[in-house]
Amino acid sequence: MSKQVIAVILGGGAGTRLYPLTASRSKPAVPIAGKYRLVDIPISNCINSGINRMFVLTQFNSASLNKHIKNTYHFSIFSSAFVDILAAEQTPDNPSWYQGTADAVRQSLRHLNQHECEYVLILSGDQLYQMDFQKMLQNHKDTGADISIATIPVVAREASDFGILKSDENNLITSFIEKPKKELLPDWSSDTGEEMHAQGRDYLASMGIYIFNRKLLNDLLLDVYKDCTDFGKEILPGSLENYKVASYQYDGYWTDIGNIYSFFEANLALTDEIPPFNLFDNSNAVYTRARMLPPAKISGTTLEKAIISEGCIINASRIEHSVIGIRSRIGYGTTIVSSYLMGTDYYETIEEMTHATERGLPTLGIGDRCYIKNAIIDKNCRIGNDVRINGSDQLENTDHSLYTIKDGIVVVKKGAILPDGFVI
Ligand code: ADQ
Ligand code: ADP
Repeated sequence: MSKQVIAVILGGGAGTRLYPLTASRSKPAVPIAGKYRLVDIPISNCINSGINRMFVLTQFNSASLNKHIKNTYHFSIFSSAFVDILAAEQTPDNPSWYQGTADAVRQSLRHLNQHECEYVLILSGDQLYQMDFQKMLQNHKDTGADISIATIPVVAREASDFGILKSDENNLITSFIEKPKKELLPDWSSDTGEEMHAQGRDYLASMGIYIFNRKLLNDLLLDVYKDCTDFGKEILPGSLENYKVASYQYDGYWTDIGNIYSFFEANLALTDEIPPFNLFDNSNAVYTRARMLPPAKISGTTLEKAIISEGCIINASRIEHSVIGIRSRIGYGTTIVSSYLMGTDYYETIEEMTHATERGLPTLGIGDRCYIKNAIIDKNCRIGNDVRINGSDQLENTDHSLYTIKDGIVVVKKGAILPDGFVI
């Protein structure tokens, strides 16, 4: 398996859907679930599936992404394993950023082709799921497909956000449309099985996870579709006629986390009693940087459905339905509800805290007597005492220098300083 496949992880376009979390870091480096980063999900899925050669394609190569990959994925010098970041670079024959997913993969071919492999597995960098790619590869071989697309049944409300396809009785794809308009949907429903039909999941969506035979991928990107920039819009629909394209239907948990709302929901869903995404799985670990942090220290806090990461110092009154990231410090009398705090990159010493207070600067973390609801607090924020953040649908979408409001969720920007008594 490991010699047969190379994975290419699409780390994000010029898109701003996760803004402001991506204002100062590349998308794969966005922190999730208290201690991981987005890119850890596809990388862990690959490692757990026995695929250990990966390229991560990103528009810009942030220091945090580099550091994270370098400090996390150490492979033995005796193995061929690697995780390499390929950032869009200007070259004499290509003056611009990656123009789309296919263009990004095209530009990675000269690196990829230096390695031996029969198949290329293409993955999105902004999805939360645990999948055994080995099973998908087996299906690809069994059906003799040229291309395989992982698919999942979705409801009509979601169908317009995805590539929707239809397949025949042998699971070969007969038609594909990228993000169909609502009015076209009636023509695109499929027989997805009784259980899925009962849940209204009648549309077969592409998960944006593809296996290509390596030679074909080269032919398509460098010759047949050399001017096309996108898989979903151009190459996949165009390939159906001339190639065997198989659907590999997946029935586990899978969710897109590419925008603020879905990112927020997926993080908070981890606090469910039995979360759909299982971080507590012996055989499917999610890997991340081993930071050697102390255990969390908590005093006087009522915790209800909370995830508390390592290294936290918490004196809050109540934390409910929230994910608290590494090294978070939360003051006395504070209440946190339905929020994701990303934590901090370092601790302040007592002297630094005293010095900050003397200058009227809030200390790193969350102060005393705050109320924070429906918010994402990015790393290294200084939130003063008596600050009130109350995200809700009543708030209009706005972009302020310290925070952004999107779909009722308040996102406090990385390193923002909210003075005592600040209200959002
Ligand atoms: P989208 O996710 O909307 O749909 P796209 O914007 O092409 O499609 O992004 C796919 C992945 O590639 C994302 O992880 C994105 O961040 C990344 N990406 C986009 N442009 C990139 C670039 N220029 N360089 C590097 N990475 C880039 C796709 C498919 C649909 C399918 C959904 C499933 O097109 O058919 O249903 O994924 O989520
Ligand atoms: P992000 O999490 O936003 O992507 P980085 O990964 O770039 O940010 O930053 C994390 C690293 O930065 C940590 O390992 C930490 O050592 C270091 N760091 C950042 N700011 C400071 C600071 N003010 N003092 C000490 N270390 C810092």
